[in-house]
Amino acid sequence: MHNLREIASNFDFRADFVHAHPYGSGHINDTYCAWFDQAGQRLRYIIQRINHNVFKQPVELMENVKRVTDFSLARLLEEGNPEARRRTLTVVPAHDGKPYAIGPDGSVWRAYPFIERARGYDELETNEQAYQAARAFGAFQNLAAGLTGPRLHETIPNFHNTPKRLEALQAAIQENAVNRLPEVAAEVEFAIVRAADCARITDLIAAGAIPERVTHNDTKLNNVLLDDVTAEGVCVIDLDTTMPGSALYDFGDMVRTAAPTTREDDTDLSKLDICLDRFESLVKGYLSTATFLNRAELVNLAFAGKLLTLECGIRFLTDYLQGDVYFKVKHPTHNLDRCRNQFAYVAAQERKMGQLEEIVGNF
Ligand code: ADP
Ligand code: GN1
Ligand code: MG
Repeated sequence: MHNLREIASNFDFRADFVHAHPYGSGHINDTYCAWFDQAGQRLRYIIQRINHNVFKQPVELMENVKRVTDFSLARLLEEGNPEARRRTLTVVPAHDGKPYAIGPDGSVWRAYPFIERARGYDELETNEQAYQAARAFGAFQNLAAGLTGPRLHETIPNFHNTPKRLEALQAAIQENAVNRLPEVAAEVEFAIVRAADCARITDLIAAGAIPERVTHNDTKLNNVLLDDVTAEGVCVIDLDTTMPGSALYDFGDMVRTAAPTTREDDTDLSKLDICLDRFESLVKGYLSTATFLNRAELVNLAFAGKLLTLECGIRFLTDYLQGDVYFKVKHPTHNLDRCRNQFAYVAAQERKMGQLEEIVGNF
């Protein structure tokens, strides 16, 4: 456990630290909810340690986050949005004015005001929530399209380059670092026979048919906070991978996380399916704000769900073979459970691909 009081003392909170506790279910950063006293009023903030094993250049990452959040706030204020500071993350500066602070062990930390009266979901409850989440991510892409200035830093190069993810799996198979290969023959086979699928979007990008856009790249459902009362998408969070990418990666990851009938790590695969109503709500919500898509993007929306699920399964499998060095795990087979779940969900999408494409075609 880090000394959060000490970390917090680096930031310009203008309030007294009370206590902090670990928060959320993200797989990457160390996230804390920290309570402060400001003239007798209790306020909370999110304080996060950036995972520098995953993000090798945290300072550049924070440069991206600062640019995107400043731009977003400026737009909201221009529009006269009465809740501007609840509709975007805003970075709390450190005492030296930087958007981050360095902890005693050299780690990079940051702080955001806590977005109140809203939450992220690991699992959806209603179609309306799917609609609202997708609408918010589409609006985020729309906003990001207006960003001027230099290209954002690539915080993780080739993040959604699925052929490269498959190559990384093959390297992990060769290395078999922790001798888990014998357990995963079926999963390895499942991935390898889909090599052509892995290359479909990257080939279209290389051919110029699919444009580079500024995208979020981690649009899992719990990275958008929905209003507790209205379910409206209040704030898109987890901006660590906001960088050049394809709109299809964002839509695909929404399908991966918002349309399955189980959680990402559920081991009861008998009830795993894609929920067509949820998928339809995602398409409707996303297309209500992502109004800029070209033909090649539109015709690949349904495929993108399958691709991002396959890619994520490949990543979980690779991490399992490497000994759980990337994703946070709660038990030794967690990554394997996640991989099996994702691959079963790929198979479910393959079975229903005709229906999924028909739903997209109706819009
Ligand atoms: P990770 O990269 O580990 O997923 P996130 O930035 O997504 O880290 O944060 C983890 C969780 O913390 C989120 O899923 C969300 O529940 C919560 N969270 C993050 N930022 C905020 C915020 N500003 N207000 C409220 N909750 C937040
Ligand atoms: C990670 O950080 P989090 O939990 O929102 C991962 C995503 C994966 C996801 C799988 C930077 O997302 O790419 O799709 O886990 N983020 C990073 O649940 O690798
Ligand atoms: Mg997250």
